[in-house]
Amino acid sequence: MKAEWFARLVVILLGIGLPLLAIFARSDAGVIEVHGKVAENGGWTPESFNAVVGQPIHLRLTSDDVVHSFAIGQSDTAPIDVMPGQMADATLVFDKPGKYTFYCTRWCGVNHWRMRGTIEVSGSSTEVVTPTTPLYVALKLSIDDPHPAEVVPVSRPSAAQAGAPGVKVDLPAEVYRTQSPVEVWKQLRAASFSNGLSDMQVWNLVAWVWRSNTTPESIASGKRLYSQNCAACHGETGQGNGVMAASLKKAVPSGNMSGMPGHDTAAPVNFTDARNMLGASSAILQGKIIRGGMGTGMPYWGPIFTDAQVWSLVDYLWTFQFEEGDKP
Ligand code: HEC
Ligand SMILES: [Cu+2]
Repeated sequence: MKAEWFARLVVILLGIGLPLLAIFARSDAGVIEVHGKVAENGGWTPESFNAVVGQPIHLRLTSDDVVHSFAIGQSDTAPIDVMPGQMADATLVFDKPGKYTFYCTRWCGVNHWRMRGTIEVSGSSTEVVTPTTPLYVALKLSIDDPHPAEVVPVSRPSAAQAGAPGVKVDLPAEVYRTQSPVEVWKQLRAASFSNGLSDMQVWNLVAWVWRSNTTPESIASGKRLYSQNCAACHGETGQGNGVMAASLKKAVPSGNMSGMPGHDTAAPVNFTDARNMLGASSAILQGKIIRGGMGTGMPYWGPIFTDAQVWSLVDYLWTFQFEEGDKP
């Protein structure tokens, strides 16, 4: 009698196994079921949830439309594929309190980057978290102003071709970070040591200053991040012609951002255009990456990338202007 009852239960379980599991999952207080949808249809649900330092939270991730991927900003955790009709389990433990951003890493549509949500982590940690002030804030730069280059080189400057034999300039990272290539070019041009050099040779010195303040590792890291996060708009070759560039204009939703002066969507910047780029300091580019365009179509990446990752992107952007070459 008992055995038969048990057998029948197993059959029922087998028959309705899947929905039953889903119900169990939802009723389990420790599990959060997260659904992904393209941004136009609502993005992540729930869009935000809470956690406590040191206490694991369990997520069951699934997609209600196309393939997405789940990742946590400013962390090393590998992205998790989020597939329609499948559940992916993940356990997260946070060791520091704060507000974390989770986001989609798959180009699921033109508004892909808007697929973001937040995790509020409370609790205490022995480690003191001091947020770094972005350079553009510390320097009070207006990163939305145009920064045209007053002078441009006749061809692409090359670090490997820098200067004439015997001429060597070493300028510190602070110059690389806070001054534009044009500003540095003008200073080097005015210096007496460069009297015998052509304008192009001085530009090569500028390329060398830029090159000598980056590392091959940082440029390689920037290149990887660029391909995954930026190329769809700015183009693999940096020319502002990525696959999403054309649909960008109509992609920005109407609502609180539309109709505001100066907040129209723009074309993705062409990083190979010397007339624009050589007038910008690294601090301006870094600021734009962190804060975004606030309605121009340029996403904000501050909560997504670490400080080192943002700088590696800046380092990489300069390779669209300067021939890298080996350090001379
Ligand atoms: C969805 C499209 C899109 C993506 C993705 C995107 N950008 Fe942009 N970006 C733009 C647009 C549009 C502009 C021009 C408007 C502006 O400057 O706000 C821009 C401008 C910029 C600027 C300002 C350049 C200047 O001359 O001042 C920088 C720097 C930049 N992007 C870097 C990046 C980096 C790095 C990434 C990837 C991490 C990225 N962008 C991803 C659309 C995009
Ligand atoms: Cu997505």
